[in-house]
Amino acid sequence: MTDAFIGMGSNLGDSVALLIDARAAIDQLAGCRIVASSSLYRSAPIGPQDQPDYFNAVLHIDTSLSASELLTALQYLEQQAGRVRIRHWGERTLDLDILLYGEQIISQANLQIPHPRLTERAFVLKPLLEISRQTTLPDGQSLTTCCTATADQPICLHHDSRWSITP
Ligand code: ROI
Repeated sequence: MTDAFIGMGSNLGDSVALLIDARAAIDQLAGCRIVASSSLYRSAPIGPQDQPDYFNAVLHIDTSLSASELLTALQYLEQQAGRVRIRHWGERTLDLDILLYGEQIISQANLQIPHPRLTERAFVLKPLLEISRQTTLPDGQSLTTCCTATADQPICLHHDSRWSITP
């Protein structure tokens, strides 16, 4: 079994409901079990500003799937949620990214782990630091230092009773 972290994001439709459904579906994947779920966060878009705010969260899972099997499963769930991607760095229904997969560094055309932009984005680092005991990335970078460097990206906790239910 491998510890992995999944970043979730949405800014189209009922984003909170989409994230809740995705979280439940991930927990029900064969070979996947949610260990911890971060709080829900709301932030202004990184990228074009003429799109709605995003809702984000991070999940810690324990999985027997390989990284590429996990990627395939997450892409399937994105499709099931009717994923719409209108433009580059634009609004999206559901985004599920593998952030970390154990201590592995993977560099393939369709899969890069750690996620290549993990260290630059508060909407990933804040929820990740909330639930991760891991303080360094496989290359030794400190997650806390990275998070401090993103202090100019406003992000806030978003309270929604639907999210608080234990996964
Ligand atoms: N911006 C925020 N705040 N949250 C996201 O999940 C997000 N996802 C993206 C881009 C378009 C880069 N911007 C985002 O893919």
